[in-house]
Amino acid sequence: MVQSAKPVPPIWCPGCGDFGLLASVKRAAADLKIPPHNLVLVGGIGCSGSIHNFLEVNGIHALHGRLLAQAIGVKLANPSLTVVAAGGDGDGYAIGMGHFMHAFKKNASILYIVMNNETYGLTKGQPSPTSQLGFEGNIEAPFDAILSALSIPVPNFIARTFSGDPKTMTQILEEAIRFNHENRGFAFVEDLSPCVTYNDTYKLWREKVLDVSKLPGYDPSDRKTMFRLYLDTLESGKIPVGVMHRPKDAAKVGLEAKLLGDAVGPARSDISIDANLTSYEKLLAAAV
Ligand SMILES: Cc1ncc(C[n+]2csc(CCOP(=O)(O)OP(=O)(O)O)c2C)c(N)n1
Ligand code: SF4
Ligand SMILES: [Mg+2]
Repeated sequence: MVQSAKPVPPIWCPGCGDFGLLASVKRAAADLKIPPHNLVLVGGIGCSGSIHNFLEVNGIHALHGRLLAQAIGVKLANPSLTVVAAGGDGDGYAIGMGHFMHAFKKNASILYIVMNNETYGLTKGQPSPTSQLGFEGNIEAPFDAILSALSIPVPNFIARTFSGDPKTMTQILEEAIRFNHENRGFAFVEDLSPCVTYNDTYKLWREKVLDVSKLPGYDPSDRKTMFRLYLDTLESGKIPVGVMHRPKDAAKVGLEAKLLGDAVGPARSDISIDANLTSYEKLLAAAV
């Protein structure tokens, strides 16, 4: 359902990490001078997925785990729009897992933000695919979205941010959106966004996050290097944050550029009879 652009105050618990992300998205949109009517935010289902209600944008509240299909559809209908999909770890990595992996392969120039709090916040704190062993009786190993993203050899943009560091988060979001604006493909940003009510990880994450760009040998254009750096960082007991992949090649390889070239896309094409008379006549002639 497409809704009005009038924002309402956030309904999140005071201190929720999603506030940090919201502030950074606002800052990035303002810095990049994106007019509100050109920004489409597709929210998932969960506390995080209500973010589009709190911003002056064109918002869509998608089905649970299906926000990427809708966001890619919007981009293909009108490639001149800035399209951001944003939801939670449950939305993206549980019910939405199939769409998540294929979005990397499809490589449309949209930004996908996952607010990872390692729990299902909205439904009161059950384990999610990223929950640590032992959290609320969880007996499964946590899923690592960055490692999975790095495993798909597509020249896309991959990063992880932390809601406790809004300055770096804004810089990374701006880079991701510029990447999309250049039709270079999919941008994925996982934000570590603590759920202060059901899984307050603020203190732990503040101690553990490590900016990989500070490490010797850092080269985000090389997947092999980044895999090693990432795994070494995990092994040392830290949580890697920062830009994990940034291709050197600036080719316009986004799905919309491949499918539509310089065409404006179906939402902006002239569908009047006059403009399409010759095509209709050809179709009719072919039918008889
Ligand atoms: C099809 C369907 N299945 C299950 C649910 C129940 N449900 C609502 S939100 C949610 C998960 C929310 O977790 P997450 O995506 O991590 O978002 P958070 O609330 O933590 O931001 C679930 C399972 C639903 N709304 N629809
Ligand atoms: S329940 Fe957790 S994720 Fe949801 S608004 Fe509250 S702090 Fe944020
Ligand atoms: Mg969650």
